[in-house]
Amino acid sequence: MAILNVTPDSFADGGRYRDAAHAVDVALAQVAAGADLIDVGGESTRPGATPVPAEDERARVLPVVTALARQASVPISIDTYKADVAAAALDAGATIVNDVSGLAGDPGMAAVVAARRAAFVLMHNRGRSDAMYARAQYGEVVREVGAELEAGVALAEAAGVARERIVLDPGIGFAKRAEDSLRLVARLDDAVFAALDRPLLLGPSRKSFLRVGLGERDPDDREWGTAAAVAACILGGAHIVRVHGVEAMTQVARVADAILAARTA
Ligand code: PMM
Repeated sequence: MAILNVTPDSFADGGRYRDAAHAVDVALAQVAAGADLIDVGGESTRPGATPVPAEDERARVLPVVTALARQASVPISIDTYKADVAAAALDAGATIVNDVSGLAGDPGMAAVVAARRAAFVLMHNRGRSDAMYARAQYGEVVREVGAELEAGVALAEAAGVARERIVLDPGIGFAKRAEDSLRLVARLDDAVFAALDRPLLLGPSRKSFLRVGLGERDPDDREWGTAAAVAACILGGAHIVRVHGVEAMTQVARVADAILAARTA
């Protein structure tokens, strides 16, 4: 899954695109480089980022989603926790909603996903932006994240979202200390995740938990660390990895897939 953040302030790639046409060109290049999905986001989820009104978010993402739905050969995902933005993006041709609030951001979200029969990425989180770090307290992070994801699935199903349309994401860096993110990546093969019986999506790309191995450096300068995390995620059983550097991470993913296949060959 290629990240296409059309935001002025996203932590790793914010403000990179001049306009919608430029963002579309970048997305098409990501597909050519190996992306199987494009995730379009119009609001940064970076800690301390200013919330964006739904109207502005729609104005940022809709031209890009509309053009990509026509031109790209892969499914388009909309990264939003707002039901209005999700509905507009699905109407414009997106087929996946990626909700980093795990259905806690907008009471109308599950109904929008259900009514339009969209696929749904339900990410684990515990509150927005700054508040989420105060809630990054875990006894056993794998068990707690698994239980909270299952509770999210129950909410989604109660609103009519079919379980088979749901992809689960442990939410690397969201309401997690670095040690929690590392533990989740390290224990993806735990029975807790197998019991959820849904595909797993992981988003380790350029995130600050990589500082544990890399020390202080710019997000753009965390690509080799990202490669290690992407390989670990795939070997641990992740089905989808959400990344910035598509060309390099496609190589990483293909080799990790081949190693995984060789386990049972
Ligand atoms: N991370 C970010 C944004 N959206 N969505 C999912 N499903 N999982 C993630 O880990 C995730 C996400 C933040 O990273 P960015 O600002 O580079 O997009």
